[in-house]
Amino acid sequence: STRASTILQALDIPAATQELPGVYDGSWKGSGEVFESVCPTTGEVIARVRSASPKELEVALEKSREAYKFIRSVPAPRRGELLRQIREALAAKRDELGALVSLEMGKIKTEGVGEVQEFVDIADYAVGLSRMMNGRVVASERPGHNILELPNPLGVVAVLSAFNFPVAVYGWNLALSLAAGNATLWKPAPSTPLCAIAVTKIVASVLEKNDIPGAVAGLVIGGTSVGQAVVESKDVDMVSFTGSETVGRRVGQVVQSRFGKVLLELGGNNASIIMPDADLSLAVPAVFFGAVGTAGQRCTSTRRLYLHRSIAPEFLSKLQSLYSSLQPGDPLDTSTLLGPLHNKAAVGIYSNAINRLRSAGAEILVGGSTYASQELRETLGGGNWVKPTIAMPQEVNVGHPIWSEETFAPILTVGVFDELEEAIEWNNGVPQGLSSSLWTKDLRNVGKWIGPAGSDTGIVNVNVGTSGAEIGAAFGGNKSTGWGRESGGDAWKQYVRWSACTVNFSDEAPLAQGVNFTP
Ligand code: UN1
Repeated sequence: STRASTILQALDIPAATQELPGVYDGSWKGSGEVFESVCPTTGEVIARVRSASPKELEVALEKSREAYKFIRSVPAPRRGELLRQIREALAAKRDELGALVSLEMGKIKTEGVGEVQEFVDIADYAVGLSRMMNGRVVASERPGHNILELPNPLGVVAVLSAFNFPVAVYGWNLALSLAAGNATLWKPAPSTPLCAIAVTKIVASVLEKNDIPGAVAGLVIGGTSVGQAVVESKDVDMVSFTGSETVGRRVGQVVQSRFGKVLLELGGNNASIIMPDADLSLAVPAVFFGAVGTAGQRCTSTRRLYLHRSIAPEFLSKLQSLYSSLQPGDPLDTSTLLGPLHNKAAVGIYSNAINRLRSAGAEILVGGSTYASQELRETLGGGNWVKPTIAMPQEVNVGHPIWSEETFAPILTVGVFDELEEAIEWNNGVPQGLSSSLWTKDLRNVGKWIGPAGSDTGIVNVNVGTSGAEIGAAFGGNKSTGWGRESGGDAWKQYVRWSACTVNFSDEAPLAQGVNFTP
């Protein structure tokens, strides 16, 4: 379609007629299995991409290793300068790349552009970081001795990313990994290959212009077999994986079994808690964005809503009226708030979750079905359209799958509480621990919420929704979310190997703890 080809052209990607190479290790290649990029809005095939053959993957891993040996000796502030140029190159294509995210992933344009902005932001952060990755000097108990802790480059970092953030999550990893002096090898979700190719082209153009080996930021598009080979490879020092709990458990075990480093960003099952004193004019739109934004396909999407009994009816009626204004539409159209789900399988997952809610006796307050009418098919084509849903089970039983499992779709499950402690218990009662949000004006509630007996998630917000974090704080979750931290905060410390160096500059060689070993 012209819709797709205009976007692709602007990013220097040939149109759908030919198969695109999906491997970059300094040069572009690809002779493995073909993956199709299918537009979630129309169902049309936008492109066909050739994945990495086993041999190509092996070569890419070797090139990554060589690239690491090069980049580790480039001074960190020089690596920061590369990141500054990558940031500029990305910003110059912000709108085009945002449109591609929208086209290929299905999220609305403002969110697609926002995701590119997230990469720009973390690149900025990493430019500064490149002059601030400080080690430290520790006091030695021995005279004439110094103890240093040095952050050294780690090696090859493989980034396995998910379809829902096809640009930003790679950006978080690349920015920190490159600042730290590593080579990064990216295996994106095979259903968003064009975003990965477009980003890699932009990054590669900067590296090549600076005479840096392209394999410093390599790409291998592929499915399960490529992912598995990367995870198993002893040539990969750290695996940063974003995706499902099921796959993440496997990745964690495999990497651990070969004593590699692993960073996991797995499922979320995020709750918002609304206290009686909450400012509903802020809380209602925030829950609306959290639950419906990205069509419910963020790890941080609001999936559970706990309302204080005294404000529950008012809150629900306000929320319902926002839901009723929703019209599904082309995510590239600036007036659209509701795009499609990413693929057909997600529609099945949505429907199963609705059926499960119904058979558990939940009341469906809004939505509860796919858009199937003939009329919608004609206007919106063969996309994956579902109605955002609000469901109210008969009771809150966080052990029940309707509460404890993550459904990657716009379904919000509501419960009513009387005491904050009860709501915190429900918040913490699920296996996942990514994000959570409390709405209140009472300082005492805030103290409870962010303290030792409060929320057990990695992201603990107050009067801010569960999704849409800035890059400055570390992003990640606890428990079955995998304990990984990416992006800001101290996340960079995972991308280095720490060397504890005791240096003796005296003329004696005393042993620690006063041990005497004189023959
Ligand atoms: C994800 O859903 O995998 O906090 C990442 C947010 C975004 C990132 C989400 N900044 O919602």
